[in-house]
Amino acid sequence: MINPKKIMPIVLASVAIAVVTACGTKVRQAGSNVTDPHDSPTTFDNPIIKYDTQDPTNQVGDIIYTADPAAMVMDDTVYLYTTHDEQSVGADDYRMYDYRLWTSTDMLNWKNKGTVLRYSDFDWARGNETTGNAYAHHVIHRKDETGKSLYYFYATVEGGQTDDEFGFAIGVAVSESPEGPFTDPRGMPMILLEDTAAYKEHSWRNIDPAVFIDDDGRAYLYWGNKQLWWVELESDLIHLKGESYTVDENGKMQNRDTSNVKINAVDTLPNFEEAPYVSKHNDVYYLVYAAGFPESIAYATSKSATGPWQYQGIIMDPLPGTTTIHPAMFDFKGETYLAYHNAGLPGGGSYRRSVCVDRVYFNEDGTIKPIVMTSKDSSE
Ligand code: FUB
Repeated sequence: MINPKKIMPIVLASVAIAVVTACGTKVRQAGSNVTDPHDSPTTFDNPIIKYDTQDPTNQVGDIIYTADPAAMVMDDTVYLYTTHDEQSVGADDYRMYDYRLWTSTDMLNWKNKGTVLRYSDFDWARGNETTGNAYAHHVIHRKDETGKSLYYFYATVEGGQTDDEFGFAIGVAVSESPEGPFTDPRGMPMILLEDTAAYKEHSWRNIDPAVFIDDDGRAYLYWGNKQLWWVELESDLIHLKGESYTVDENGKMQNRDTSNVKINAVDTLPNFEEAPYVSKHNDVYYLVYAAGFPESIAYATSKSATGPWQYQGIIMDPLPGTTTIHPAMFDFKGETYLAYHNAGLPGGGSYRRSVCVDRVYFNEDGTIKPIVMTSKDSSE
């Protein structure tokens, strides 16, 4: 099957530069370090990741292309995990081998923590010299029953399928530090082609994992391309609820049986393309996702992490030069932010993307105001 990402035309949308306050009025902004009365930045020097140097936002060095942001907030620090585009100009597919980590305590200054995971950290992954196929991911934190912090890295990579079929799978790797090293406790993917074969046929349908842990401790994995699925996780966060298996002498899983696993398909999200991301704000569950192609950012709301999801509309239009956009919405220091990617660096494009961030402002009824990319030059 032909990957539509290779053949769809790139429709460019014009991007107005403006900043909208919580009350909906425009305010004058002089630069990326402008703050609001709560001392949180309102405009950003997008894209926020530019250089593969210790201080990626300010030092001149080698340009790095990053995509697919996933945010984890721990105390006063945002851990922003990204994929890494290494394709050359003019080529027409992804070239992605590793996952990068960037941290910040103010959303403006970012530290480069380097590579924290590679596709080859999964024994079953089947990268080659063309691409490692290290697609989008999500990282979460949870303390185990002894109070020890553990970090769970859910990643999309190709390989690990029954009968060696070509296809993307979702794996998980665990670490005692947000900076890794992460190791695969399963020795096999969490989500395989066979798990969703009843719904779709394309080999990249099982991509873009996002995990949400609800207030009651129950955890859910969301993922998909052209179709959103979700499944509840066991409390260990590395097995699907109801999944049974045996282990070999190294503790790796064998004989996986999913006959008691309930994989749920969601059909109420118009133009669902990929990149679901669930978060909760003021008792409302928000699901942002990439819609259509080229992608916009759309969202839905619910009273529960398991839906039903009510579609609420588009909050960001397609961005110039890139077919994908990949949202992540998260709270930090009392404000809500949206991370996504554009093609804003010199030489940028659909396979040479760059991570951006902007503030999210809510209406009184909990709906989200349209979000427009800000930049260093944002002004009235
Ligand atoms: O980065 C590779 C793929 O492109 C991601 O998995 C999708 O979300 C899209 O951004």
